[in-house]
Amino acid sequence: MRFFAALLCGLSAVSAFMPAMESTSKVSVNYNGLMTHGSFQSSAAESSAISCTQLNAMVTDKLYYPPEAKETPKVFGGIRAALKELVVITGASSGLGLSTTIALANSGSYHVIMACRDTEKAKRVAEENGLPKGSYTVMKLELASLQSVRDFVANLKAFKGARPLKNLICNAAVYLPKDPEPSFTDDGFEMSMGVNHLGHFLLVNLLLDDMSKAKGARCCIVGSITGNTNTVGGGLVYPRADLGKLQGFQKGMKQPIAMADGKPFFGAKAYKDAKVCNMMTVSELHRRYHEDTGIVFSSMYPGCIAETALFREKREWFRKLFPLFMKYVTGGYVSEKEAGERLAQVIADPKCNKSDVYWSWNGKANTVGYINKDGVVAGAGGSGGEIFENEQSSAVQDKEMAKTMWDLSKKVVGLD
Ligand code: NDP
Ligand code: PMR
Repeated sequence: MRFFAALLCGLSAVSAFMPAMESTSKVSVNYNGLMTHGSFQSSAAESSAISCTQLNAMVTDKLYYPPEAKETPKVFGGIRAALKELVVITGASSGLGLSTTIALANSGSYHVIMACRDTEKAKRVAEENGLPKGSYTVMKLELASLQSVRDFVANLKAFKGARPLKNLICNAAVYLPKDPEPSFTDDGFEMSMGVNHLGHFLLVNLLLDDMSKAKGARCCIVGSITGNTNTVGGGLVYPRADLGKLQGFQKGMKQPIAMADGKPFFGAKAYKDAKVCNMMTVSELHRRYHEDTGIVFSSMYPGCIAETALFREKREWFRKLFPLFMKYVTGGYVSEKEAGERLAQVIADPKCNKSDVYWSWNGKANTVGYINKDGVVAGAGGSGGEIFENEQSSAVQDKEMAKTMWDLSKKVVGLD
């Protein structure tokens, strides 16, 4: 294998210009795929920049084996590339992150970096769900520690070599509605804001430069209907998301400060506030970096995936009734599998190659999802339907607030 890699290294400059060739050799098929299908950027400049050592590592790494010839499930209309694109998914060990991992890994077109706090669990669920060998790698990422975020980025860079990261999905989250007192991350941030927003904020910022080297890079931060006050779920159901004047951030957002608005801890609200920050971060990323880097930044609402572990703190009766309520009353229910296919679509569908969009689905709904300035839009997120560009609440769209939130987030995670 290493011999082939060395041989191929010598031929790299030539073959970068050649069309893909059929070959009986697994390695040369890999290599042709590698250089001609563009996942490892196929420009002459980039290909000649690959060192023999890197190529060796790439070819010997199962990651770069071409997908087996078998027909793989079509995730969203059958997009299938000859070479796997790298995608990092945070919180890939459960719920939406896991189902998105399954959708992308089984498509045959992606190699998923499962960025998880519990690596043993991630390995176990990957095996339990029969993820194809070579379609994923588990890596440690504890979002409640800024050092762990930095370590993850260093490990990722070492793992992937010169090949830029093409896709990043910030999905992990905690919801702590039952905690009477706040808990804090290693760096002293309230847990929901620290994990859901600040950890991801640092992660994206540390990966921007690398992603800007990939053609057609995409970064999606998962948002939610409940962070948008122009909705039934987020506007009528108490508590409402509200960052106030960011008094908590202004004061450093560290223990004992627990809330963005500087008020006393309120777990259910902290989650929604963090979702607002997630969605605002996407718009700020777009405004600051889209034009220069070409990276497509988006957010999305996957529908109400009422059976995930997100609701682990809720009482038994709630966890039993909530899916039924969402299915039969609001109509906002979506299965983990379908939600995963939706998030996979945002990364892979050519239709989603537009930046600064908050994607939602117009599926089955018994009640109204969103209320926009033109009246009512049914986007409760229930099963089925079409993807559409949704409208966020005016609070989420507040540019001045988003800029302040961005500047203060930078400061508190030590990027200033
Ligand atoms: P889950 O609890 O099933 O998944 C959350 C994931 O985040 C898990 O893999 C969890 O790891 C991981 N995670 C939690 N804390 C950390 C941490 N400190 N460091 C690293 N990873 C961590 O929830 P969902 O799948 O429901 O949620 C996924 C996303 O979808 C979230 O962003 C949520 O806000 C969003 N969402 C969910 C909706 C729903 O109805 N469920 C609706 C709208 C949006 P572990 O496996 O170890 O617990
Ligand atoms: Mg909510 C169309 C109406 C709708 C939708 C789409 C959701 C989504 N919810 C709706 C309505 C209602 N919910 C109504 C009328 C009620 C009062 C009975 C209600 C209650 C409720 C609770 C107690 N809903 C909840 C909770 C939670 O604990 C969940 C939450 O807020 O977690 C942060 C939740 C949710 N409702 C949703 C969605 C998607 C959630 C899940 C969480 C999320 O945003 O990630």
